[in-house]
Amino acid sequence: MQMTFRWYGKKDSIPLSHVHQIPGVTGLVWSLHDMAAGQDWPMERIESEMAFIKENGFNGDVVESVNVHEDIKLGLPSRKTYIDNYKSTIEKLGKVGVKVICYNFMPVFDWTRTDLYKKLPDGSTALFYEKSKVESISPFEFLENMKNQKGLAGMPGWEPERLARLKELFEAYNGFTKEKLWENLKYFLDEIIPVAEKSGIKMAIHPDDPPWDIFGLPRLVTSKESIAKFLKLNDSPSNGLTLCTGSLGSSDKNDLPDIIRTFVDRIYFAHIRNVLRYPNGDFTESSHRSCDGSLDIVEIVKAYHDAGFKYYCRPDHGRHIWDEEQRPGLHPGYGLYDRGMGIMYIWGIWDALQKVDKK
Ligand SMILES: [Mn+2]
Repeated sequence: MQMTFRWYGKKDSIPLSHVHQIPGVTGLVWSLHDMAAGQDWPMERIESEMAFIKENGFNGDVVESVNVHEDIKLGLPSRKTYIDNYKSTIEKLGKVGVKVICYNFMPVFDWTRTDLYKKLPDGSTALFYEKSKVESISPFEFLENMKNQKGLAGMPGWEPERLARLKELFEAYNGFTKEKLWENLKYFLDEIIPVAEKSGIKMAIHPDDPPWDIFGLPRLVTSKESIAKFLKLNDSPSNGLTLCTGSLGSSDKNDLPDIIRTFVDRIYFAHIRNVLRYPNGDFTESSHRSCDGSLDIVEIVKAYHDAGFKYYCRPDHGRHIWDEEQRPGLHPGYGLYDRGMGIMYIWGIWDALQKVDKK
């Protein structure tokens, strides 16, 4: 297993010298965050970002994300241009040695929470989802509420150009079915996967977060059954998964160690984090430790270990601790300290399992 750390580019408020001091981190998970969905990434930008990552002693094998334009999800005639751009971007990323591209296929909203700084009993803050709130307000009210949250602007998934089109997008998705979205996803995969194969790249879809429909919009990658369906849409080994334990684990119906054991041959990127679910459907993100949340991270890491998992892993979101929410330019959920501790917890489990194996 290769450990990585998500990095928001040269503007990231966390110095790379600090990331180096987290044991065992060999790769930075990167993107060109200023590229709008559907844009063809310029080669010189890709090369200079990759060169910078390498000069700083990391690999840039994993890109998260190359965003999918809404017209592709909607299956509009204009999707052709955006799919061509996507293919061109895959080819260029292959040329600089990228191995895995993470992306998602969620309509309109990417990851969704109601509070980015919910206070936990230990005084730290974390991302929080209040189910009844999302169910009782309109997407427009939801967006107004989100706009006031510090640090959201510029977060992937909340790009201003996407949000400016919110009304128009909701009209376009009016009456849009889950079947239609599956169909458009298959069309997209059949177009891009052959290009990924030739470029030596594994495409790794990120599950929907949270794993259920919101604001009447269909969501696809939410469960063991839907992952099986997704992988069958295109059987190529280049059509794979980013297995995000926190996203799938927000639903108590998902047995994560079982899902990992079932699909591990097609998992190329492991997002490992814990969530604490409440009986009313709310959830908060918690420390990585098994006893702090609803997911058994020990069993999750064991499932990867027992399968001889060779691909990439990163701690996913962390809490904001040790006053880190004061860090200027902090991306909510992406502080240094709790992600660093998450990595050490994952390594602790991994190393213990390795040692037991040798006995
Ligand atoms: Mn994730």
